[in-house]
Amino acid sequence: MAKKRITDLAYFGGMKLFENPLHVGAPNLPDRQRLMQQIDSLLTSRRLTNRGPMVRELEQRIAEFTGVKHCIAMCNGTIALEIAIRALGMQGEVIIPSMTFIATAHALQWQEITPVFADIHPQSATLDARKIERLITPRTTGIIGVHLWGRSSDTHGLQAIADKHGLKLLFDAAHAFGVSHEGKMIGGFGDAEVLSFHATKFFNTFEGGAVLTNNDELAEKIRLMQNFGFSGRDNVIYIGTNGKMSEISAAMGLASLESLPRFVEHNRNNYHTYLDRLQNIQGIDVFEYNEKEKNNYQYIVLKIDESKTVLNRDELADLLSAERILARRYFYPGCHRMEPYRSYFPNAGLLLPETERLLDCVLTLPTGTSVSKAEITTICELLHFIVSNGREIKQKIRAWDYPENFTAVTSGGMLSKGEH
Ligand code: T4K
Repeated sequence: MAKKRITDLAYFGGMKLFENPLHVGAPNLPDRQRLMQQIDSLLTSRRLTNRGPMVRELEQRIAEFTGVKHCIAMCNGTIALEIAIRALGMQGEVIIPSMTFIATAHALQWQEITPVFADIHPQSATLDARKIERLITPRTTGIIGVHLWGRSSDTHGLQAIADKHGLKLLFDAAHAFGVSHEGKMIGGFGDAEVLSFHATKFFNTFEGGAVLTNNDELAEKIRLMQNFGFSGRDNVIYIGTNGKMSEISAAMGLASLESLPRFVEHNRNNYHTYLDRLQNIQGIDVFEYNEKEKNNYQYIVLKIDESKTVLNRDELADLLSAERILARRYFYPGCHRMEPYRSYFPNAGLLLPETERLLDCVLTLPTGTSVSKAEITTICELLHFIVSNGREIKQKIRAWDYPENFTAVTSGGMLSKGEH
């Protein structure tokens, strides 16, 4: 039901706009029958893991799809990152953005490699190549660029710096499966690229990931590391771990690959609906995709200019959340403001002005195949309503948040807004 008065907002006790929550990251599901067939066949074969036929087929299909020589499927993106980092011989310090999911930093620190946070370019939200050289020390061995929200990093700029200083270059491409950059599919840049196939990603295998590389020697090393260092039966020739993808994950992957065009089409339509319906809202900008490239359109990211919306990003998120629109602040507060990095580098933020600015004003909205055009239209109408009444809502939030407005007080403390 459309909101007519600000007291209709669920935040102030009105009816919630949606019966069921709308999530950022609700999985894109393949054709159910196709998936069931694949699962049936793997159960019949009793081949459940250890690089079975489905994992091998998935690797081959992804290699073909991305035009990269080697695809090594993994149990998740984080382990894929850890293995790629180790196989590349990264040590000491590695330069990464702070504007990323914590896994990028943790994959280094887990191996006692220090992540050094570099600032991003405000337009692309990816590493700003101009800000990197000043961070290089004798201990620096590599750079990890992140193709944030499905937008490519400055691959050329980063490669030039890596070449000049003899550094390894890895890309965290967790968000960028099915994406191209200058006409070339993501997967083939740098020394290697790492994908995540987590349930919340554009393409998922429940949990999963992969390393892509054109380097034969590196691929061989990664394969060994992923399977305890086994080279054939009873022969361990290298230190390794267990990074293998299971057959049921590969089954999900194979079924999902068949549905990929449908995922893109749905996401693309959702993106255009958002773009159309939000274009006239002062202070809300949608991060646009470069439509000359292939995109997966999996991330609808808004930039909120509080000086125009009056309400800040967090207030908007709370107002949406009350209506069951669970927008996310990906990736607030930034790796440098999370432990252990916050304690290790308390002043890291001084070198990250663009990162900090962006972290405080971005908001990611629900999309994916579970979200319909009608639902997006409703979300956009709500945002229109909220922003056009920004000043009044702000005042009411302030009044609402002061204790004297809470009439019901329990022994454990005040009742939350939703309970009024
Ligand atoms: N690098 C980058 C840049 C990444 O973004 C990630 C992962 C990685 C590396 C590491 O890759 P993996 O090791 O994960 O393969 C999630 C995920 O756990 C994480 O995989 C992902 N990035 C990150 C962006 O998001 P949360 O805690 O924000 O997600 P969560 O569980 O709150 O899920 C979001 C919403 O999606 C839920 O509120 C409900 C919905 N949902 C979620 C799941 C898991 C479903 O409807 N069904 C589901 O099965 O971390």
